[in-house]
Amino acid sequence: MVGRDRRARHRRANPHETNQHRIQAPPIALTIAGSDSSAGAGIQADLKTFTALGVYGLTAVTCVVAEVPRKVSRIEPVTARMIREQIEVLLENFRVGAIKTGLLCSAAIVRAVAQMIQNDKTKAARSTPLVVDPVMIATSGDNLLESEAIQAYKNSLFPLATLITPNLDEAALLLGTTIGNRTQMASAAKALAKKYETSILLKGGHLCGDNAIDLLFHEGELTEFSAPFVRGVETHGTGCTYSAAITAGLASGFSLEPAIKRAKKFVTESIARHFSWKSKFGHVLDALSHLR
Ligand code: PXL
Repeated sequence: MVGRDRRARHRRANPHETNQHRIQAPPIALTIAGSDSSAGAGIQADLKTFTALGVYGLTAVTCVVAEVPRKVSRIEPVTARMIREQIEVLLENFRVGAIKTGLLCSAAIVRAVAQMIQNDKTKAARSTPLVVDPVMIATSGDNLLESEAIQAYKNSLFPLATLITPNLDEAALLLGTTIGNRTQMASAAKALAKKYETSILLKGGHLCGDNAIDLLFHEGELTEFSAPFVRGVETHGTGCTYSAAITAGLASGFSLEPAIKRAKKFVTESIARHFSWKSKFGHVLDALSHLR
């Protein structure tokens, strides 16, 4: 059989292949976030999530975190100039369908990221969906964000967001209140949405007992997303995985509610399927499984 016939037969058996023997190009999402050395959170979690959901992931690294589950050892920021340049080359060269931000570390980095996203909006006259995960404190309790950065979020990045995804602690810090029940969750989601003129997904964690309930306030309406709370798993990176899965959905053309619904299912399954190892000190190391 001549080469051309063989290639044609091979293509018929592999309908996704083009003439160049390549898989059809998938949607693209960009994560602007920190590196977690233990790969449970941060850009590593984002990339695994994008891949699992059929999206090609791009990264702009904001800081490097030396850590293992339950212990952050050291954080070093990348320069604002280097962060701006990563974002610039990516947005100039790829058709990015959606962007998420994760750990931004400092006020200077929050402002640099906001500036690049604003520039892209103005220059390219487009509005790429932006999911802002306002990462402040690690699951281990370690502080990840310098305190001046919170004001920078409020002034420069929140106004550009399509969706902000705080957990209860982050929402309480942003509003200066406590949130202790579902009614207070609803008020907090509405208050944040009004304040920053955007949609809010407030993640309730274990507040509501057996179910992990999140509330979306979007275009004047409140929608609840619920899944069984998976107990006894000491994972970190659930917030990163959740916001990355929402971003993957938006990049793939889902609207907000279906993107959140699928993302909630994905993160719940990732927790349920977690891996466990023992460190040489006898500590249990749990990690999400992004494999499906
Ligand atoms: O889970 C929050 C988080 C986000 N991003 C990075 C992290 C962590 C937690 O440790 O390291 C890079």
